[in-house]
Amino acid sequence: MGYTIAQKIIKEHLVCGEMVVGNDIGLRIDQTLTQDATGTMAYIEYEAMGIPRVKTEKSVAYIDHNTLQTGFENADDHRFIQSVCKKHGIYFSRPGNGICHQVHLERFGKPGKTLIGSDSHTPTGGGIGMLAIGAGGLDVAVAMGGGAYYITMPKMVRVNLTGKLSPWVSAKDIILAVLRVMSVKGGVGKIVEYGGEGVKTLTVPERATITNMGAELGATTSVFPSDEITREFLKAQGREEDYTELSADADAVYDEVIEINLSELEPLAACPHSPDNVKPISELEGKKIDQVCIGSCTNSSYLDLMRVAHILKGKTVADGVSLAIAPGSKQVFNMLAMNGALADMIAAGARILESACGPCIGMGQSPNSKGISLRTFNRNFEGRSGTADGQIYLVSPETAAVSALAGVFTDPRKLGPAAEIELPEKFLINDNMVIAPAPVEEMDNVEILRGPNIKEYPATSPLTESIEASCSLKVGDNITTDHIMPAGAKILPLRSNIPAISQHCFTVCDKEFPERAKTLGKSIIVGGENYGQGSSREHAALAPLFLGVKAVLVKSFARIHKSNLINAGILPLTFQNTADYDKIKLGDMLELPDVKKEIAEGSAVTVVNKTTGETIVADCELSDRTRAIILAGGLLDYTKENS
Ligand code: MIC
Ligand code: SF4
Repeated sequence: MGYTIAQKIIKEHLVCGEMVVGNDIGLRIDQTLTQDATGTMAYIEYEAMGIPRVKTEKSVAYIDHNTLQTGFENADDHRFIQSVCKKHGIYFSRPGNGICHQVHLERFGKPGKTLIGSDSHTPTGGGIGMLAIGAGGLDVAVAMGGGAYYITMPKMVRVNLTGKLSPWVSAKDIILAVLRVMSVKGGVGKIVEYGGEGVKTLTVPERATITNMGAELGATTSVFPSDEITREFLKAQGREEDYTELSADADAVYDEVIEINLSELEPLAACPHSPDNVKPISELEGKKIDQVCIGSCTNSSYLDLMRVAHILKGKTVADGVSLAIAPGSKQVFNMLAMNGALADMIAAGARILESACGPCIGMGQSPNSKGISLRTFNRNFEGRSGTADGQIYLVSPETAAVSALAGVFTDPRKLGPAAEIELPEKFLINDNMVIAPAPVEEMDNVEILRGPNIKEYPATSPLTESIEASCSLKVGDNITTDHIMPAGAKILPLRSNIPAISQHCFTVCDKEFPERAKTLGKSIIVGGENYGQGSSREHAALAPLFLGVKAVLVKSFARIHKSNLINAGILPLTFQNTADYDKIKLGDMLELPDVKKEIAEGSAVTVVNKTTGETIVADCELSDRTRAIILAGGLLDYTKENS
């Protein structure tokens, strides 16, 4: 039996476990990336492990999220990360150099390699044939120290692309079409692989748009083959030597196959407030809009922005519409500046932002009250834009640009024949904003620069024999990490200060939660399906840990958040019978009388609702390794015990 692309890479990197779906497997990690909003914590954790030099082939730290710098906090974090990088052997991408995923694809990604990143959109690297996976900061810290990265061996899904996109229909419309079929939880426990004749019609940046937004499917990752198009891209980036061919065997077996005929696709939009709430633009046409934002790690490549500039050239943004554009990297920005495309954008009235995440994470450019905002981003969760009642639609750069001019939702196919825009034969290569680490012999002289906002990792403790705690919060299905630990300009500066950031935990759902949880001392959260979807931020586990949350009992979990809970030593429990969800109310006193023994034995966990007298059975799906982590009180304690 042949192998899929992902199975080939996994096989090459397997350090333990068997490649059987559902088994825990450990992977050797070649490359890591961090960004600044998760990076400070990841490097605090790395320091706690006491390993002098990273053991990966390449580790890169990017500064791209917290670039608003409304106080000293972010700048202090940047300085801290830069000093850690210099000392411990990590490359440092300075603020201004661009969004981690875009820059990593351009300058560092290599087909056939493994990459983990403390950001859920790390699968962008799948566009170049990497096995690139989003993880919690602590998992990335462990991988930098040479430890394996553990995942559950996923199922394989093949998305078979046939045909060719029509003019003005683009890669964003492909991934929105996949989301329409699979939904935001359809990818959990799966790797999505693209194949078929249609693959050959897509450039690397277009493939990367698709693998990037595969995160919204809940998938472990997504991957494209590495072929002649990949070689051309790497060659244009001056690194043809990084190319290797990679494709699925003809007799590879997939658990699921999805057919997408590119010729039949039309421009699409993900409507508020979920990336899988997909409708054709033709159904929305004529609806008035207030704002357009173009950029983010999904759609800010040279190709994307050249198409946007072409549409805007010689026109003016409609009155009543604010258009913001953030190029994805310094490379893209510089090339647009040199070839005049930037001038076309400025002349049309676009508000040009620095190369960073910016509005995607609520760092500025929040829309007006109830404002309708078209964004080329990947997430439109409620409140994420910074405006609680903002109405965010996710669209392609082409739809965004043409709608910005018209002031209403507009189908870009109205533009007529396609624009002749191709990838350059040579990108502008200038890595002057990437700082190499100090040589080993000088590392002892490097001082770590710590600001006053940088606080320690919260206290943890081993699992106790029993737990008695009240339900401090009850939430519904599809709770995102933006609900659990909101981001945005006011809260992001607190990412390295868990006591302070925990005051904002779950406030989107319930303003009283942090105070209530603190007063209770110990508590349990109850939730529905796909709990913790979205980002990789481990703060969504560390803030509850700080507030005394001992267990989270839900119908099902999203992958990265579940492993962040385990890493923090919080019990991830699922209802054996999902109807039992109705048997717990906010404030009920719950008892897990025999929890330590049950976890150690791998049996079901008994939950007694002492308020109603009812008994509920919960599962705690753990591997031998994650069981040991939970018993130890989290991954840091486990790593210390086992090193
Ligand atoms: C996001 O898009 O939600 C983020 C901000 O990039 C997060 C990481 C974070 O919260 O710092 C992610 O996707 O993992
Ligand atoms: Fe940054 Fe947005 Fe991409 Fe997250 S999704 S890495 S915030 S651009």
